[in-house]
Amino acid sequence: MRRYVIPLMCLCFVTWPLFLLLSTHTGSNDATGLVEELTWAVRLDPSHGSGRREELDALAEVLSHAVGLENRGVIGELKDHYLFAHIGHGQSKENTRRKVHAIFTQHDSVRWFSEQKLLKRSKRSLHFNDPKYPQQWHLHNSRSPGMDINVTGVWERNVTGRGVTVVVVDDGVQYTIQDIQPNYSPEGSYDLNSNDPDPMPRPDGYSDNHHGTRCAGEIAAVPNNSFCAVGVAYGSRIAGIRVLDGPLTDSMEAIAFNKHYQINDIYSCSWGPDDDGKTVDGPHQLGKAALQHGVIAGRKGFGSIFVVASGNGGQYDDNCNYDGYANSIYTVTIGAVNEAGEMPFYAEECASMLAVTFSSGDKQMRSIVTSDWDLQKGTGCTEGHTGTSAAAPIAAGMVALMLQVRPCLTWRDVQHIIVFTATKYEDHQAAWKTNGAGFNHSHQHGFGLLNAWRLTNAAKVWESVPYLASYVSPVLKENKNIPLVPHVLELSWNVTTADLLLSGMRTLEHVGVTVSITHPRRGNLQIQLFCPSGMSSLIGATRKLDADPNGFTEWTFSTVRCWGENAEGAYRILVTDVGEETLKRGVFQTWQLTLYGSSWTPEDVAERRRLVEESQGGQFLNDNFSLPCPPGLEISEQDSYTITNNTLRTLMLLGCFAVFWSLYYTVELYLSRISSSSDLDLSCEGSSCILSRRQGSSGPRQLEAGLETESLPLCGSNDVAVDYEEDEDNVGHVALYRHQPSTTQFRLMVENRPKPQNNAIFDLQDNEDTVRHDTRDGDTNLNEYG
Ligand SMILES: *[C@@H]1O[C@H](CO)[C@@H](O)[C@H](O)[C@H]1NC(C)=O
Ligand SMILES: *[C@@H]1O[C@H](CO)[C@@H](O)[C@H](O)[C@H]1NC(C)=O
Ligand SMILES: *[C@@H]1O[C@H](CO)[C@@H](O)[C@H](O)[C@H]1NC(C)=O
Ligand SMILES: *[C@@H]1O[C@H](CO)[C@@H](O)[C@H](O)[C@H]1NC(C)=O
Ligand SMILES: *[C@@H]1O[C@H](CO)[C@@H](O)[C@H](O)[C@H]1NC(C)=O
Ligand SMILES: *[C@@H]1O[C@H](CO)[C@@H](O)[C@H](O)[C@H]1NC(C)=O
Ligand SMILES: *[C@@H]1O[C@H](CO)[C@@H](O)[C@H](O)[C@H]1NC(C)=O
Ligand SMILES: [Ca+2]
Ligand SMILES: [Ca+2]
Ligand SMILES: [Ca+2]
Ligand SMILES: [Ca+2]
Repeated sequence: MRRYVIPLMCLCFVTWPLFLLLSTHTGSNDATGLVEELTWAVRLDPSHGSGRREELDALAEVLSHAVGLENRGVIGELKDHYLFAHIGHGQSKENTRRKVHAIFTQHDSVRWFSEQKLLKRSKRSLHFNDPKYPQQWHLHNSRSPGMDINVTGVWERNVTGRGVTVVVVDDGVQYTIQDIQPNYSPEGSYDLNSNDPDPMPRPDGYSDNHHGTRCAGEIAAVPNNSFCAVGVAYGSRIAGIRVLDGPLTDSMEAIAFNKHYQINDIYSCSWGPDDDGKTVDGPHQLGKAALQHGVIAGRKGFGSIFVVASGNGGQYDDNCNYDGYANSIYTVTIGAVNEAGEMPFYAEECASMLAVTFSSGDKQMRSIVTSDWDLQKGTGCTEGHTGTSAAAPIAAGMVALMLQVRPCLTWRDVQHIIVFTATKYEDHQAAWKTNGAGFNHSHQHGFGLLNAWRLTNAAKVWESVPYLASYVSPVLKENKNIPLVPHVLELSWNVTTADLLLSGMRTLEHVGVTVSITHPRRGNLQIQLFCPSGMSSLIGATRKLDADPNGFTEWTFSTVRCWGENAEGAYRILVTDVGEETLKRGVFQTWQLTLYGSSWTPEDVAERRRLVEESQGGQFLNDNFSLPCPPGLEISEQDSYTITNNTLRTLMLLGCFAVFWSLYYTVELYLSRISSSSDLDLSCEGSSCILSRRQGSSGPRQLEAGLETESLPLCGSNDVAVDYEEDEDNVGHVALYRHQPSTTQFRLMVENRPKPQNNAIFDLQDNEDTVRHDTRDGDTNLNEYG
């Protein structure tokens, strides 16, 4: 019964005009003349007393009486959350507000409270006059019911991505076409190919630079303008970064990933390394640093959301675990399914796939209807957008809807919500496996289909996950031969309670495995990872076309399949060789395990799953119910490229800190030993801090010296030179991790540089792969670091 308190209340206010007629004489100072009931949502400390429900109920009762409010009980299924209503007639609203504020602010057991604003709602059904809207089956599918993103109900609740900016990192965006222009954000846009702020695509020989415009239309095409189509998040702003129309370098990619990152919330990237079934490549060191920097500092510190397509190499047996963008923990990796929910011929599988959404299939299947450029052969509208290129922007649009209802979701919250809400469905190609936390995953479909309704409802009640905890094993040197199938090389590493104590990690998010292997034919290798629960991930799939003789050099595979599971226990990898006996045996040299997760216990995960399911009725989306959101940080937007400088600055700070620390200890040690006749002077001069001893004073000065060391000024970053080693294959950088605006965590991360390769855009036209290559210079200038 209690569960419907809010929806019922809302019903009352839907009928408020009637109410108005009847109550014009109430004499309220309310401008509308309507007597509004004051209500507060109050969250009590769940650890109060023994934490039992009855005790919290009793506490709620006592608290409500103390401030003269009526306790209306638990809000829906949000345990610890109570609704208090003002019933007294004596006190004025302002007095009540003041009193409530004074008492709740001071009370230890009140986690937070907020006065509930009343939402005026009028239900409207959507009749768009856009001529192609009826053909946009991915938005509303009448031919195959259920095979759409279930977004119309979200729009009806006035959730359209308002206040959110999505940027399409691609070959430009023609922002002048009718369906883009009103939503275009010039502030978020840039052209890295020509180095100007205008991302207008260039008409090319093949009428091919329409790709970015098509992706932009899927996200934010303007509705009800009698033109073409409607975007998933048509209330959002859409920007373009033109970067794929010409040679692409690591530094350009890095700039793109952080461009205007306080304006752009979501980066939609429908491109990646070559999908030829023999490439192993990903972002190089600057691109990696930029992704990392983006999740730390982007979007006021909540983290930029990077949505990447899983790739179109299906027909070449390609696998997205060999794609560093898909593997990255910072990206939301999205695959495609056709209108029937099946895996299309071009789709790739991998253990790091988070979820899938719709795109084209083979000839009988409909493609994605979206905007197009109107240059050259374009008409401003197309029915033929295809490939995983078309899937990623749909996902980016759905994330925009989530960020509207809860702007302070962190980059990890977004991934969590996808894991918690994606839906499993039967498909003959997908091999689903239930993991230790109860989540279903398949290498083909990730955690399942994205569903805009489920995503936004969950986002609305989602409180941030605890800060990111990580564990890195030592580099495990094996140097063992890899046997031919059916024999396997089995390796294992135990992660103990003590190992996890430092970070506080209890449950997993991503699991990464970095391997170095020599092998005469890389595509013959198969690598499986088993988490402690027994959940398996095929991280290294065999690839027929991959004849590369160099094996893997510190390649990091990742899996999301152990999401939510207990982190502690034995991790095993099984390696085998499916090739012929005539080839030389490969050697498994080293590996290293990296776990990412949080302090959530398995019970916390289960509890959150329950909450997410309970929120699916729409009662919170409907209401003006809102959880408090921290404001985020003011992070200035710098025009110039700052990754290298930031990195350097952090390095210097850390270096300075280390110098300071060791000095402090030296001094402490020294002070505890020296005779009373000495004195200390610490000064920073030039590039080094000098510790000198002054002779001659005695007695009281000793104390002074001790004080001096404590108030030692931190060396200015310009005053300390930090020696940092860089070698050919291994470029280290230090990053300041900040995953929630309130939490700061330092971590040293050494990333390796993969071999230079080519880049391709995922674009399938008429179901043929017309993959276009963009050469990028692999020879990155390491000097940019220094
Ligand atoms: C609902 O909340 C939004 C923002 O949280 C606010 O702008 C709006 O005025 C509220 N609506 C009503 C009817 O109070
Ligand atoms: C679209 O525009 C028509 C008038 O052209 C209007 O009747 C209709 O309500 C509009 N639909 C929406 C969803 O705004
Ligand atoms: C789709 O959205 C509607 C609300 O518009 C909701 O009632 C329904 O349960 C959703 N379906 C799924 C499968 O999530
Ligand atoms: C939707 O939100 C916009 C912006 O806040 C507001 O102007 C409009 O009235 C809302 N529409 C409904 C039906 O609530
Ligand atoms: C996972 O699949 C199992 C078996 O089909 C099903 O019982 C369970 O509800 C699924 N879990 C989720 C979270 O969908
Ligand atoms: C891990 O622990 C198991 C028993 O708990 C033990 O048999 C095994 O040798 C350990 N493995 C390693 C690599 O330490
Ligand atoms: C780093 O900062 C300096 C000034 O502090 C500036 O001159 C230089 O251009 C910056 N380098 C980069 C790559 O932005
Ligand atoms: Ca330009
Ligand atoms: Ca339109
Ligand atoms: Ca690929
Ligand atoms: Ca990823």
